[in-house]
Amino acid sequence: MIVEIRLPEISENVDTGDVVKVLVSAGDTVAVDQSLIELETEKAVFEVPSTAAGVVSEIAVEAGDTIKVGDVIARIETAAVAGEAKKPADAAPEEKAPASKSQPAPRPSPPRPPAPAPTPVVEEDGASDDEGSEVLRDVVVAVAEEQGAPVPASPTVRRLARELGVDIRRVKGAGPGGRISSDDVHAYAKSIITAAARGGAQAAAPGPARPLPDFARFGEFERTPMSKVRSITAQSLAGAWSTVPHVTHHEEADITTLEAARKRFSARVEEAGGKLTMTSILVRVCASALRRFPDFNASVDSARGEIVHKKYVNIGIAVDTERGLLVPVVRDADHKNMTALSVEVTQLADKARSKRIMPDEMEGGNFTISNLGGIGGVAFTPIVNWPEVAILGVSRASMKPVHSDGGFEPRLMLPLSLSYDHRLIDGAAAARFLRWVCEALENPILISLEG
Ligand code: CAO
Repeated sequence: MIVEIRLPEISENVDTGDVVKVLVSAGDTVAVDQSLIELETEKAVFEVPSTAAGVVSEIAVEAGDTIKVGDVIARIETAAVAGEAKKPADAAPEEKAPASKSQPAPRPSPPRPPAPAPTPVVEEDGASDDEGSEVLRDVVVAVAEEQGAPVPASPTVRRLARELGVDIRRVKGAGPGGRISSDDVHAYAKSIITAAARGGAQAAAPGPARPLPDFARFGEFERTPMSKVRSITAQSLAGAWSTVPHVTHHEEADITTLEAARKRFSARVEEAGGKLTMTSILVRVCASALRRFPDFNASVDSARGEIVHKKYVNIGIAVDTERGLLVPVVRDADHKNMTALSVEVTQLADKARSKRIMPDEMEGGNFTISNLGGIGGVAFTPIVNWPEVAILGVSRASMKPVHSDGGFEPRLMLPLSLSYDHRLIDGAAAARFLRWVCEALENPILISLEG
């Protein structure tokens, strides 16, 4: 049977892309998820995988072509490897209209946030209604750039930005696909000027560059340029550090029973394509905790004097990559079971490390988990991923003697460190939140009872 592989849905407001490279040839045998082409859109460069296994009978595109969602990329003869072909959920080629041998095969993509991010509205006083997304946008833009994505703006608009001294990568375009217009550049320039006048732009602006001493006086050294991701991360963290009054609360959870269960069920989750780890378990537990303690699933809008409580639960996972720290987001984590979460966390971490992560997969987080336990450590003080208000740091679990019933028992204890924004969250609330997380790890039934 011939299966047509079509360009799946890419991301919000992006429905075309340019073929950069064709990665297979007619006659090649391909597996499910094997990359067929490299595609460049306004937001990123990424590889489009095959949704069927078989022999490529025809390549329908070539480098330089502009293609749109639904266009046929290749035709694959699946008979040669019958039984291996994985049908996309909504594509049952032989059962659908005969004129089209197959339906578009959407790339499985994480569910979108309930509503698209609003276009920034610059008010008279220069406050933007989504100031909170600025820092995140910087990281997203940096990653997109490193993955080769151009900034969507015409030469005239770029020139205007240069003349105004505006870094065009920081401007959010209101046009289709995030296209940046002259108005967007003017609005951004105005917001920076007025925010700076109010002294409120610290979070988005880079810190003052203090001159370094002359290191040559002390010995040899060499200079290397900071990567885009590193320099934007540095700015974001410095912005969060200077905006958010941080406190870190430490706790320990007894995970002796949970660890035994994790080992017992890990093969089952592996069969589904994921790894049942402390990170994915914590995503599920924290999703319930965020529903139970809504102030932790919120942002502070200090310009308006408001608290933004989100009705959805999206959780970011800090992933250590060659390019630096990336934070892909698991959407609607409260609606997913542990197997689905394990598969998603595994896939997102793999994508982040192999440069296949899409910009919109790193947006929209409400809370972050940073697990350093695979490496080591007894505690640390993670920095809140602004505009979120809390982040959970996880250190290495270890066996400890725990006093119980008049004696000491060896128990596996997991150190947890919750940093939070003290403008919104009081110490007692943080202690209750983290205690609930510990109790849910110790007695997972709590998730069903109260989560
Ligand atoms: N305590 C003890 N062991 C732990 C652990 C913990 N808290 N967390 C993970 N481990 C173990 C795992 O069980 C696994 O062991 P096995 O291979 O024997 O099963 C091993 O460590 C490696 O785990 P992993 O990395 O495969 O999976 P993970 O879910 O633990 O981590 C991820 C996934 C993406 C969070 C991790 O790979 C990563 O990138 N961590 C770094 C995050 C980071 O840099 N944070 C700092 C940001 S600054 O705030």
